[in-house]
Amino acid sequence: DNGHGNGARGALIVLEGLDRSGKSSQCLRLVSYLKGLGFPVESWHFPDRTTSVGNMISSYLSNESNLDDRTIHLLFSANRWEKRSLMEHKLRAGTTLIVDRYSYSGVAFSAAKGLDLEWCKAPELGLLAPDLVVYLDIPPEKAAERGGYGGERYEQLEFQRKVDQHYRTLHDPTWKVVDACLSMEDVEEHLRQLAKDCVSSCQNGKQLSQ
Ligand code: T5A
Ligand code: NA
Repeated sequence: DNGHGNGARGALIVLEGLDRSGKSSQCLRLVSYLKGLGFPVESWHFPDRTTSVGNMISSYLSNESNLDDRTIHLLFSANRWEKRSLMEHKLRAGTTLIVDRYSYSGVAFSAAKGLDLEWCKAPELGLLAPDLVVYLDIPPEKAAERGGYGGERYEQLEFQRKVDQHYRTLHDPTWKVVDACLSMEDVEEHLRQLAKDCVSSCQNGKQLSQ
């Protein structure tokens, strides 16, 4: 039972896309929309920079430290693993989680450096499977024009082009693709519909899986 008396679980909804595709903006909008409808919902973000693993990731991304490609890959994955049980607890208690980046980011960004795809996927096995993955689709050139990239490690057009290629490889038919070049409001409208359907199907008994 989830404490709301109806046993309904929350939905695990993941937003993916290149840097500057609009994930963070849309996560916030989606959370307030679902809250307004009365659903218990939280906004999550990976990397979660607040943990000690997250601190190491953050200092790597801001170029304050250097790490071997495989080491940083495993840290990103560990950062999801350290949140797995809390995530499961929240979902089973009925809270929907809107998650800004997840395993697909982990795989796409590391594979873009040339690491073997299957090796990159392996540490993600056993994490909770999303109920919905929305890909905010934007050409790397368009993303680069948005507000300008900051100083973080991966915020370079050439690298984002490679990440884009790898996202295309990972893409499966269950992903919902939204054109991230549309206005903020139009992207939001698409997301609202997708999320509402997903939350309903989870409430109606869709099982949580790995
Ligand atoms: N990473 C992450 C890995 O390598 N492995 C992993 O396992 C994980 C989890 C940090 C980096 O780590 C990598 C990926 C990243 O390179 P992050 O902290 O999530 O990841 O940082 P970013 O994704 O780069 O976050 P950004 O803030 O750059 O991008 P968002 O969240 O996609 O975009 P957002 O919403 O902040 O918007 C960016 C700008 O565009 C405007 C916004 O106002 C803002 O200025 N904008 C729009 N403009 C016009 N039309 C629209 N529809 C717009 N939507 C947003
Ligand atoms: Na972001």
